[in-house]
Amino acid sequence: MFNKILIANRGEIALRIIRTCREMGIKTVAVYSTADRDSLHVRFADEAVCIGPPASSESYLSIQRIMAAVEITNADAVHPGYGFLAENADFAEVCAEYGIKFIGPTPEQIMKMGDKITAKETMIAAGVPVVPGSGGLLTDVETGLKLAKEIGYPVILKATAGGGGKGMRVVWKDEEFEPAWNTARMEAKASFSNDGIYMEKYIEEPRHIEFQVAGDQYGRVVHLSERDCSIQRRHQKLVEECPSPFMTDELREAMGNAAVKAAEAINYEGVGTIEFLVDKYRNFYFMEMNTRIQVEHPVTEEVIDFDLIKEQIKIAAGEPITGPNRYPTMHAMECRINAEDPNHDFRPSPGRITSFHSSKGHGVRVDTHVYAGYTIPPYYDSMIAKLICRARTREECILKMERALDEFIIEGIKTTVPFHQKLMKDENFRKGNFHTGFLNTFDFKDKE
Ligand code: MV4
Repeated sequence: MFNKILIANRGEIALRIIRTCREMGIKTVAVYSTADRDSLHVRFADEAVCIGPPASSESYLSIQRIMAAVEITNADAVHPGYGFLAENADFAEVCAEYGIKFIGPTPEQIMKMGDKITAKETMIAAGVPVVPGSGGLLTDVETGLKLAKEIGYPVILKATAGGGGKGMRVVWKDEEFEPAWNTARMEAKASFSNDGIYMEKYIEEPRHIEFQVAGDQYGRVVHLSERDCSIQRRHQKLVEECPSPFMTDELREAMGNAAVKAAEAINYEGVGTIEFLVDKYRNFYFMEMNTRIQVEHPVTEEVIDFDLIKEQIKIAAGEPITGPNRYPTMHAMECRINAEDPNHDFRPSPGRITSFHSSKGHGVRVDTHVYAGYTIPPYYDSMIAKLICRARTREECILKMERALDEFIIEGIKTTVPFHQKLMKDENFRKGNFHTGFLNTFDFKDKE
């Protein structure tokens, strides 16, 4: 087992990783930018190293500065958390060169899933269902137009280097094709320095249902059931839950098997997520694989009573996976509390938290790095807490969530708490009657 883990991240996930390390008797090193001097991850780690100014490019995204912190603290492993360098194959490679264990998949596995066309080809070869489409890269407008007619409108153009919605364009008819093609290419070039574009049939009003998987260094893969992440706005998830209200025992079996096949296809080492689109007929299609721990991992931890960070560390240390696929026996839901103003287009609301009281009580978990008096810096993402509730049924879980949202006090900044309070009361949400376009028509603003 590792002696000392350096956590190449900040905020709640850095704290989350430190907690498990302490329980496992592993020493921890925090790294921080000058904007994060007063962060709890700095306080709770055994050691902390300042790695640079506020800009991520000169701190949390600097491979050089992080490796310097690894060297001076003599850490033997690095946990990347999510975001920043978590899916950066170069970073995983540099760690390997230094003889430091990167807690996650191999550089090859990260690269294979990072290129969406390669990922799709891998899935087709493994027998995992994918959305019908161009197969490879589109070379020019003419072939694109011809293919769109064959596939049938609507179609969607996606960047092969993309993911998470950037560089995507939906096309409904011939006339829209060329402008969509041009903007998709430009966006892809600007965001990823790679203007490779592919095409798929556009699935209307899909649900986003993802499966948690774990694979060890000996080729064994299990799934840990699903999370429904359909409640999103502009590709930012706001609520996740398990079980999915759309799930049946049959569908879980079929999707779970596909998720295991997907991870087995690349001999996946670590915990990861297979994202699927699910249409109204319960057809499901592989969308992407995330080769990291995700923000919403506590939903799974709560329904199967399992520490996913501990599993990551054990897998990285070469321990075999124990136990079978795991199924939910409870219901869990996570609301992301962001420092944003839901009345003004969710614009960021950084600043000093003057008063803070976390929800508590049976079945309530809050993962956060903030406290009364803490100042949220403007440089990083706006998530300040995750409120996770667990109960026997979805109905009880929503009632508990409403209670927990009501007692959450955060003053000094705007937060998404009022948005969640309205969502929990929505009739369609309560019925589980929603898809990824739900928030486009949901009225969550306060009356003037
Ligand atoms: C799609 C789709 C419909 N049809 N692909 C959005 C992010 C990226 N991971 C892929 N995305 C989508 N791909 C086909 N063929 C609809 C979306 C999509 C979406 C997916 C999941 C969650 C929210 C979404 C919001 C808009 C579009």
